[in-house]
This record gives sequence, structure tokens and C-alpha cells, in this order.
Amino acid sequence: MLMRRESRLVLALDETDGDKAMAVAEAVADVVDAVKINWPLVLSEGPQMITRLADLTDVICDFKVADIPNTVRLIVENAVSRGASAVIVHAFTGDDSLRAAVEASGDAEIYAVTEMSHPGALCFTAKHAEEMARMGVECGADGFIAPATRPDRIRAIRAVAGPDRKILSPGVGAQGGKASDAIAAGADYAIVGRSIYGAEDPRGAAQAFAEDIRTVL
Ligand code: NUP
Repeated sequence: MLMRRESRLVLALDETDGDKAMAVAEAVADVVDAVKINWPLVLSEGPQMITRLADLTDVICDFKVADIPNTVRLIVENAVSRGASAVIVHAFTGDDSLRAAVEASGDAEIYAVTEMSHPGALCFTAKHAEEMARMGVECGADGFIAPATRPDRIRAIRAVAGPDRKILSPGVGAQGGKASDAIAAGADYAIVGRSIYGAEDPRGAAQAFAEDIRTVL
């Protein structure tokens, strides 16, 4: 089932206290289109967080899977069986690993990371991001992760991905990117973590990001 596409905002829930994480997710569930979880929350509170959060909204498992095809398959199958609507994998592992993710995902979606949002991404992966996106299209990935910190790179990935694949863009707020810039550059969703879950009023913060995005829709 496809994720909602209304506010175009995804919460990155890297809060490591399970009760606090659930409280933030409940507070913003009707403002964001999905919640993305990553290793910090899963390692501290367990993979059952996937299922608990999936009762509230679509859950994207940001496991940045980077492994041989068989291990990729095992991880994706496990995440999807627990209720994940999407799993994020690395593209740099190559076409066989990416195909394994797509084949294991069933009704869930696979998003491939081409180049990450932090400065270190410029060392290696950024130089090959368009190539990786082309490979992702060939392998049937549902979309890509592209950096809100460099909107011109979102444009470059969109040019390769075409109109039918989705682009999710982290790097908003704490990393310096602006949600509306990412959406205007071609992202379907802006991903925001610390600037929402670390705010005194997470719901108010999420609403402010959604409002910023609405200015460019
Ligand atoms: O390129 C990426 N950049 C990035 O920040 C790919 C990611 N998946 N992320 C993740 O997005 C990161 O691991 C974190 O979970 C979230 C951004 O959080 P924040 O910087 O908004 O707090």
C-alpha cells in the first residue's frame, strides 16, 4: 500500500526512549505522512517498535541495508513482516543486492540511498549518485534518498529517476536544509528528525514544517 502524500513531511524518530518516541509519534501522527525509524530506536527499544508504530502510521525502516543479496533479503523480509511500509537500503552495494531488496519487499517499498546529506558524502558516493540512481531505476527501486542540504542534487536525481519514482529528502532543520527548498527541488517528502522530536512542542514544530512545505505546493 502506498504511503499517504499529503503534508509531504516524514518524521525521523531517532528518539531512543521508547515511551518518549511513542508520545512524539502519537502527537504528530496526523501531521506527518509517515514515521521513519533508524538503528538508534530499534537498538534501544527493539524491533517491536516497528509494529507498535505501524499501528499509528506508515513506518519507513531506515536500516541503510548494505550487504550481500541473501542478507539483504533476510533483513527486508523481517522488517516488512513486522509492519514496515518501506525499507531504505544503500545503492552502492550494486544491482544484485538492490534487486534482492526489491524482490523481498512484497507490497512494501524500497528506497535506495544514492548520496547522503552530510559533507562526508562528497568523498565517495556523491560522485556516483546519478549512476546509482540509474541502476536503481533498472532494478525497480520505488525511489531514492537525496540530500536536502544540497537541493541541486535532488534536481539531479529527479532528472534520472523520472516522475514516477519518489524522492525522500533528509537533512532539514538540524543539518541546515529547508523543507520547502527540498520539495521545490523535486522531493516528494522532506524528512525531519531532531527539529521535531527534540522540540519542546513536537506537534507545533511539525505543523510549522508542514506550513513551510505548503508554500511551494
Ligand atoms: O542522507 C541521509 N541523511 C540523513 O540524515 C540519509 C538518511 N537516512 N538520513 C537520516 O535522516 C538520519 O540517519 C536521521 O535518521 C535522519 C535525519 O535526522 P535529523 O538530522 O533531521 O535529526
